[in-house]
Amino acid sequence: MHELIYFGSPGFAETSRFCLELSGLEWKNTVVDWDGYMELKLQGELPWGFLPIIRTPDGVIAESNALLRYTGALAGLEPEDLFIRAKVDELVEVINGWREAFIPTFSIEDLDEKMAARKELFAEDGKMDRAMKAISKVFENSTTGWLANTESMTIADVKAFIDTFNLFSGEFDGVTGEMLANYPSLLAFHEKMSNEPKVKKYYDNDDQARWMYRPNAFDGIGTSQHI
Ligand SMILES: N[C@@H](CCC(=O)N[C@@H](CS)C(=O)NCC(=O)O)C(=O)O
Repeated sequence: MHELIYFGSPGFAETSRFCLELSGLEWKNTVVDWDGYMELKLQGELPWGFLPIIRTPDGVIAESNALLRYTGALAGLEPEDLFIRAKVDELVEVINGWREAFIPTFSIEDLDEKMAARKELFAEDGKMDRAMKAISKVFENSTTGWLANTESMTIADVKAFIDTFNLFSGEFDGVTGEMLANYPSLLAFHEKMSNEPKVKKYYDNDDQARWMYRPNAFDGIGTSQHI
């Protein structure tokens, strides 16, 4: 059996939790707190010192994007065609690259300063605004509604859905769901993905940390103004 180990938040592990669930395989979701993390680290269980990891029947895998590719393959979300798979990977990497713009704001101690820095990233022509618009364009150019223009969902869609809407979950001071009003194509993608039967079923619960993955989560947002 596969065992995914991470903190309770969606964070770096949600894409893999999602794929494991969609795979239909039996898997164990092990949630740890900071002490649990430190214990694993001191025991030398974390290949690079970080969570998440997955324990597989063949050994441990670390690094969230390696986990995404592995679990995505288990779920049948990795294209067979090498070129298409590479294009899917290209999109995964582009979305992952958004972290480089956003993560430095975590170290800003003053809350007002932190919120201002994030608002600036999402203001017109800010780094995150440009990123959201660039990926929106890719969706708009897709004839299938899937990010890599594939016939069905791939790990690029998983990455886009999980990482993008996590940003707007309210967990990150200064970034609000209302900001999505500037990105109607992302809202359209949210509607498509959250209503996929397996996705809908997975998130059909009371988990407050995952409200942003449910259908209608961002209802009422849709005017195109910057706030
Ligand atoms: N590159 C790693 C980064 C993972 C990462 O930063 N994990 C954080 C939790 S969100 C962690 O383990 N933090 C513990 C620490 O900083 O000591 C990945 O993509 O999996």
